[in-house]
Amino acid sequence: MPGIDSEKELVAKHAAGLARDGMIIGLGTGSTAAFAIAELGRRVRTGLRITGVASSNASEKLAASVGIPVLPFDDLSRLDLTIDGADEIDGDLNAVKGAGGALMREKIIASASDVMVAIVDSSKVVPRIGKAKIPIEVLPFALAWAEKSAQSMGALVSHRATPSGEMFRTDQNNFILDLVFERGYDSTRLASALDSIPGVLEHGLFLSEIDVLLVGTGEAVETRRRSK
Ligand code: A5P
Repeated sequence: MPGIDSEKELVAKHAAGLARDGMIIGLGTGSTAAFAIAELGRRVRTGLRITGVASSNASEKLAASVGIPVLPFDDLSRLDLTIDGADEIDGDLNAVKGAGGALMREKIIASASDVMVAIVDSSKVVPRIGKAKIPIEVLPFALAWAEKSAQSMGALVSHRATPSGEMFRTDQNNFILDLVFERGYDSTRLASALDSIPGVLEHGLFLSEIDVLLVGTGEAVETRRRSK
């Protein structure tokens, strides 16, 4: 959709403008984050000095291709800023993420960042999260157990697959189950219930990580900040 794509590009460029010399910046995953990585690369090529930390192999490859130096996260304990997309987000900055399969590393770098900025087009903003499928990253050993556990919480569960029909594997070689709660859910309770299933390594509910939301709406960028 041309309108949506131009909103993604607009908001991504706006977010890239937050980068300052010396910053360590978390690079998100997905089409909106890709616009931000491209713009950060353009700025690096004209003198901006930043280091990127990638939330996925795809983002790492993209960052390298546009000239952003990338460090592995292993040796780092904090980041200055993370810029990442979302699949669904509400006015309280509660979000569902992980449609691109990178939720685990996305949540780690978001949590480690002084400031986490979510960038979305206007179609992603909802009055209250609840419609988007919630992905969970599951250790292959625990697949059937995690599926049964999620079903017992009322979820309709589907196995994430590749376009060719194979089981999707994350960059950590785990599986993804996508959960739908037809009767809705209490996000805080659900997050804590999912956190408590052994073998579920991460879930796509981001309830506290996002500090700032930037929304591309037509030709403008709206800013919302988490209320303290
Ligand atoms: C990646 O795992 C997700 O969390 C993305 O941030 C999300 O899917 C947004 O993707 P788009 O920017 O392509 O809509």
